[in-house]
Amino acid sequence: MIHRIFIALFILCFWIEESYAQDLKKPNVLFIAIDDLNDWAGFMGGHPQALTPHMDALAKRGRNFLNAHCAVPVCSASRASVMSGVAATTHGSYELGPRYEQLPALKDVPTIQRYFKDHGYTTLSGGKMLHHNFNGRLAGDIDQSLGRSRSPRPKKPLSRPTNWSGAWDWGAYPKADVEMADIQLAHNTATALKEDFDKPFFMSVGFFRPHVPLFVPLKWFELYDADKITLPKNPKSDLDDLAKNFLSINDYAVAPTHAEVLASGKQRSLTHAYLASVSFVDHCVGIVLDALKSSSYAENTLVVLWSDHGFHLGEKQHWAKRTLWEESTRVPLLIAGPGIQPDAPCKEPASLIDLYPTLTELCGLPRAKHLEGVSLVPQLRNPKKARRQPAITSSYFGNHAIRSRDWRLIVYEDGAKELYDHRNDPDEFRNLANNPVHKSTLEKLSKWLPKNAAPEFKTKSERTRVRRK
Ligand SMILES: [Ca+2]
Ligand SMILES: [Ca+2]
Repeated sequence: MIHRIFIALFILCFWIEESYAQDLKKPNVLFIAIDDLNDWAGFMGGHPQALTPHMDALAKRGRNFLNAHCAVPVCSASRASVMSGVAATTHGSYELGPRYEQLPALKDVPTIQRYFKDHGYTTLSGGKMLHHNFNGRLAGDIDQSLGRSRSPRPKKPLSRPTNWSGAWDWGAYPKADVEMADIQLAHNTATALKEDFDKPFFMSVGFFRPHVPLFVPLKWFELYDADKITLPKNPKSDLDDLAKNFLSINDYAVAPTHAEVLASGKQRSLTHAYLASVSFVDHCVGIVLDALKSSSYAENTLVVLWSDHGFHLGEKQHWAKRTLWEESTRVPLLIAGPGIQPDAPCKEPASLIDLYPTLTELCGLPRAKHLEGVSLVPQLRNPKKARRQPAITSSYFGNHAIRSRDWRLIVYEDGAKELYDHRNDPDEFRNLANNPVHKSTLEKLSKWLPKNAAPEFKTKSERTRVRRK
């Protein structure tokens, strides 16, 4: 009898040691989010002068998804989709609104951080990952905080016209990088990468720039000559072939209208500040990537870099986000690390809700049942591998964009449609929705439109706010 117990114990010890060793072999994940970064980065080619050497280097050593899109083109709902792996049409948040933990549809859905934690990972998070902190029932999702501080703001407006929202200001401020929250976060992350973890880690790092206000120290402005900055192409007649719909979307937001930006005479200066902020955040990413490179985790860490949505700087005569056009929905998405061979950029569609199933697959975790995205592992193996599913983006209830490899279809709640052929119209100037030649393409894409979209969920205080409007 004692003999048998001894053998059983021996097997148990061996098994524990073996599974522990396997856990140690599991790759770590460094999950980097950037707030409001559009395609103005070298590796995306969205602006010919954007200087982003660190992100460009990451793109070269991994997979650059050039046709990746957010689920909702606004912070909180996009991030709730990334962290849950659930589409907006299921969780019901289509605008800047409820926190993750307030959405009834996500009541039993673990954040990707919680899922990794429950499967043997140590979780760390800092900066802006969810729109708010991991609050309420999410508080235990993160084992170790990397901090979430705020950058200082000047006491008086620096550049904005006085009748604009306070958030829409920009300029060279503060004096030194070290005062910036993003730099502090980058250094905290670098310090954490020197720690000796006894389990694999899932480290979430969320940078704030280039979200407005666009304040960064002077040296980042000095990278660009304001007078020589290329402004986006913007034909005056571009909107003539569109139904009204989102043309008045600024009415809902604090961003200035294109007419206001032009009237202020500050378009160039504002564009300069966005580019300066992009280069600044690239530097922050560089601090983190350099720290990873010189750490003991360099060889066994997957690096994922993404932005929560795009950003207009005048394209389609719009500023900021919330539209269903390319400039709002398209995001940088880079994945690099063990097992991912550098290769050509991937032009197949990808959605940010694909990150959850992609990372669980890459790390050998079981696929969670609630996930609605599609793993990107086939495109990590071969960037040319065709994919059936388009990327779907929703903005405000009832409006959806379907983005395939070559096309974008937008259908608004009132039935108005737009169709763009990205093979020869990357700026989406020519709406082909009413062109009979493209009827079958339009019908094919329409099959992907969400059929039973969840009604928009609003918290009690949001409902009250709407009534008072
Ligand atoms: Ca954002
Ligand atoms: Ca047009």
